[in-house]
Amino acid sequence: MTEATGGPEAPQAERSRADAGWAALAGVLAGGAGLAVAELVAAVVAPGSSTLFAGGAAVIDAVPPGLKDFAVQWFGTNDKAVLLGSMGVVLAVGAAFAGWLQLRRPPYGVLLMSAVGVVGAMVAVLRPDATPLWALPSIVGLGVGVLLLRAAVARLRPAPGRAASGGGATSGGGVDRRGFLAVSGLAAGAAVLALAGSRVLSAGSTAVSAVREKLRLPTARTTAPPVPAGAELKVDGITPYVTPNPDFYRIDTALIVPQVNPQDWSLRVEGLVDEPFEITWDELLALPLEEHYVTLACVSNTVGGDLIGNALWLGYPIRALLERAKPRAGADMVLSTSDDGFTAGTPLEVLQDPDRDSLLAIGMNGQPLPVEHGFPARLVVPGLYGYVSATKWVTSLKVTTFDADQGYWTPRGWSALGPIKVESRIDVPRGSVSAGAVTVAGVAWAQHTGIGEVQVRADDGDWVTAELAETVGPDTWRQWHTSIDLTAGDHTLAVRATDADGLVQTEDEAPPAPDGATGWHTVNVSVS
Ligand SMILES: Nc1nc2c(c(=O)[nH]1)N[C@H]1C(S)=C(S)[C@@H](COP(=O)(O)O)O[C@H]1N2
Ligand SMILES: [Mo]
Repeated sequence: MTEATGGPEAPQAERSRADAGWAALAGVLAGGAGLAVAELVAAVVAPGSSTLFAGGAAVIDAVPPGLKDFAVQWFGTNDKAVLLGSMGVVLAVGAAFAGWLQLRRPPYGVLLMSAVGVVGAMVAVLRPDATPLWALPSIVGLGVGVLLLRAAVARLRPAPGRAASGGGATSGGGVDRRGFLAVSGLAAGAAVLALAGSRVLSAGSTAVSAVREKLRLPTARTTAPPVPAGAELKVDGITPYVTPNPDFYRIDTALIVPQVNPQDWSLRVEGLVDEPFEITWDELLALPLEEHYVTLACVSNTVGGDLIGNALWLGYPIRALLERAKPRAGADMVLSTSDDGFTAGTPLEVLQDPDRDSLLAIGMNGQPLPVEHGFPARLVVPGLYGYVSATKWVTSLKVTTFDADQGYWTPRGWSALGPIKVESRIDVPRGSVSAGAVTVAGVAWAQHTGIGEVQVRADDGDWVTAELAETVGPDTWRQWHTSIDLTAGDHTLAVRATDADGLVQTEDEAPPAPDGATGWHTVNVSVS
């Protein structure tokens, strides 16, 4: 064993600087082992209960109201990897500091790491879907971290029995360097083993996907009209009319996809109702189910963006569930809550509308809902952005008022009401084309009202009315195409839609917050 730095002959100041570095490293290793052990325990308790994930979920929920840009970023891009990465950096710096502190001012380093464990446990227990057991991962994990940190750093401090033994291979002025390396190595090994163990255990807990794989959903009592052949234009590069499940956009606040077993699932309908009730999975499957094509859109979608998709949903009308519960006079909102605590506030009137096919959905394009799209049950409401209507992993519907309750995003800078705005997107051409007649095509949507017209123009030229593809109905988007003559050079194509009521898509540009982006989608093409 060679002394890397700070040997017996090294000057005191240099040695102590080197020891501070070693102590910081020990902090990182001990903290890493602690978090890894927390992951391991969480793999047994519940995936969301680990220090890292419970902490991350709390950070997401804590996005301060008014900090709109931040909220937009979260809402739109949902950049969970960035969150976990920055948390990792912050925790590593904190752990290094704890190591240094433990060397210089014991026991404050150990106290700091313990505090992180206690805060982690508290944050986990306060998660909406938590049980008291959720404290365990942070307590056990950071407990292990604290023991390792204490043991490692103690060996960097001169002990009376070892003091100044006089230049042996392991002595650095009374410091047990070999012991320190052994404890640090133990911490590193524990981190790797615990992490590997948690991977193995959570791979075994894909029980819910396995249940989903084996599930056979009942056929619909009321089937959707078939997609007309003319709904799907034969244009290369156009968005398909029905979005395949693997391509369907995903937006939610869940750092870990909630794992809800249908046999443990139920939906409560409660609040301002005369007859609250609870319905189980088997009861739901026995009801007459319906199928409807509905295009779901995210309020965070920017003009020309792709946070939108169309699917065939199988489910039971929310309207019928409300009829059974008998809402009281004065109620005007339904607050739906998911297994992981997300909520959406939907106008009661919309959900009771006999002409609107709002569903408690269990099927998506002929399959049980994919786990990340809300398995086993979610809401789908034609014409409303997802954040005010499309609660995934839904477990309760509370009839209430907009005065008394708010959905998750409302106090975070988003409008309480979220009707989808009329929009259109150019899918082709993108990039460069040859001069002459150029095919321009895309999709347009105004859910529940329907699209009446789509127009395209090049530069400041005249608007050209596009040909609309057929559609199942007003609740889905619609493909469109036309041909425009373009000369060599650079051109800008623009599209605007008009809904079936005659409302023209506005040219005024607005950002997604607070209630949906507006403006015309344009694409630049170079023609040769
Ligand atoms: N439980 C839960 N449901 C949720 C959300 C969420 O964060 N959590 N996000 C909503 C938003 S903002 C949208 S746009 C839709 C997206 O549904 P998808 O991921 O199936 O496309 O889900 C909605 N339902
Ligand atoms: Mo959304």
